[in-house]
Amino acid sequence: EGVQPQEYTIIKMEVVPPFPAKMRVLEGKKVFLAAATLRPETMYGQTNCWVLPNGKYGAFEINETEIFILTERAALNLAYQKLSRVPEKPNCLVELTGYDLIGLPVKSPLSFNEIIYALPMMTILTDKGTGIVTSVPSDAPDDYMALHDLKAKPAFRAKFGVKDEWVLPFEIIPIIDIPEFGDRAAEKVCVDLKIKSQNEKEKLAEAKRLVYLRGFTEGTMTVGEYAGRRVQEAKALIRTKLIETGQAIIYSE
Ligand code: A2H
Repeated sequence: EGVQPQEYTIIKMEVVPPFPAKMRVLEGKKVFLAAATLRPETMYGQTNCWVLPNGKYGAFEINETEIFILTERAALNLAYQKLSRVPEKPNCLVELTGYDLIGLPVKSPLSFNEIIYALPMMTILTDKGTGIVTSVPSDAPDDYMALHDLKAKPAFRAKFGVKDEWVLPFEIIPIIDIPEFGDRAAEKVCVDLKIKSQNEKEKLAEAKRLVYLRGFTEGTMTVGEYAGRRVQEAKALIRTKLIETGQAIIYSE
C-alpha cells in the first residue's frame, strides 16, 4: 500500500434481479457492485465491469437498505468511514468469489449501455480499491486489453463461463478527445506498442504512462453534460454530481 492516502470514487453499479441462487437471501434489497475509480468522468464509456475470478468478495450491509459487494478489506475501511450498518464493523451477509460474480448484469451510473456485465480480469489487485473495477476501454489500456482478450479468444470466454452476449455486442465508446491520440487513446497506444494480452505488464505500464497523463491534462470531453470542457474541469463537476445524486460515494484508503 502507498504511504499517501488515495481518494477514490466508489461507483454504485446496481445488480439487476433476479439474483443467482447464492445471492437469493439478498432479494428485495438494493445490491451494488462497488467499483473504485480515479476517473469518474470516464463512466460514460463503460462497456462492462471487472472482477478477479479467484478473488474473495462479500455482500456487506452498508445501511438498512443497501448492500455493497466488494473485498472484506474495503468493507472494513468503509466501516471506519461510517459506512456499515453495524458501526465500525463490516457485516457480511454472503461470502462470494469472483466466479460467483461473472455474468451479473448491472446498471451503472452515466453508462450509455443500459445494462453491462461483470467479466473476469486477471490483473486485479485485492489490496487496492474494492477489488471491483469499472471498464472503460476507450481510455484505460488495462480495460482495452482485457476486453480484447475476451473478444478475441473464445477459449478464454469458455474457461470462465462467459457468454458471447455479455462481451461481443459491446464496442468501444469514444468519450474523450486527446490531441495526437484521438478519441480511442487506449486502443491506439496498445496497437502502437503491439501489446498482445492483458498479461504484458511492462508494455501496459508504458501504455498507461502515455495515455493517463495526456488524457487528464489535455483531454476534452466529447459526450455528456460537460461535452466540450476539459477533462480537468469536468472531473470534479461529474464526481460531485454523482455523489449528490447518491450514485457514488467517496472512499479513502
Ligand atoms: B481507473 P491506482 Cl478510464 N486492481 O478507473 C487493479 N486496478 C484497479 C483496482 C484494482 N484493485 N482498483 C481500481 N483499479 C483501476 C477508470 C480509469 C482508471 C480510466 C483511466 C485511468 C484509470 C476505468 N478503469 O486509472 O493504482 C481503476 O481504473 C489510472 C490510474 O490506485 C482506477 O481508476 O492509481 C485505478 O486503477 C486506480 O489505480
